Amino acid sequence: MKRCRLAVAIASLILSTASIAEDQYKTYRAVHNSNVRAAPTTNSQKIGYLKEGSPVRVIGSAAGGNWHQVRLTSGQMGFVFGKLLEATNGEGTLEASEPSLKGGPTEAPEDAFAYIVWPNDGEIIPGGDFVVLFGLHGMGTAPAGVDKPFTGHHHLLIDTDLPPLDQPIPADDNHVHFGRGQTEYHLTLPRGEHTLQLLLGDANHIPHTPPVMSERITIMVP
Ligand SMILES: [Cu+2]
Repeated sequence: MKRCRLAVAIASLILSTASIAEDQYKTYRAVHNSNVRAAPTTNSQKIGYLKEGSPVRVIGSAAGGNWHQVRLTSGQMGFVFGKLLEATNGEGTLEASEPSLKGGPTEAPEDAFAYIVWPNDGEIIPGGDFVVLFGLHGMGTAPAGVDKPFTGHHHLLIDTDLPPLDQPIPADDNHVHFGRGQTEYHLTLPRGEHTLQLLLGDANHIPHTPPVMSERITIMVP
């Protein structure tokens, strides 16, 4: 009985090893400019970047197949959202590089990022009346006007692209400042599709270098 179980265990080990080895030769191409992340979630740290059309070696999948596990040229493993890659038959080498966005004169740690705790990307919010929860990794929040290293205050970008990253962030209905260091915001949005993105600003409301921001998420008010 024990020997039988052992044989099954060995067989399944060989099977899983074989499928991993096969996966190592699957080449995919980035359909859009794509972030490579440390974990299979849009809230996790960015560890690299794939330009549109770049080939990438896929070594597995995660989160129910919604994310590809990839290996960077550095040997580091990361994750790319599934829809951002398409399979190719061609050969290619991996090109991954760090994001090179430049902000203002205030420095931020390389690994700092902001993230929207709630709502999730793709969330459907009946009534459009909700609280956005802000997250910040690798830095602290400070009120506007307070010039302390590695701090900043949140700005919520609503239905807009990123503003120029080396100038003060505009203040209007699409760019809301949280100058007291707030980490949540009660928002009411009309029916339709909306985008939300966090962008941290320094004491003078200018993004850091590198800029500290979240993914831009899309929500729907039915
Ligand atoms: Cu501000």
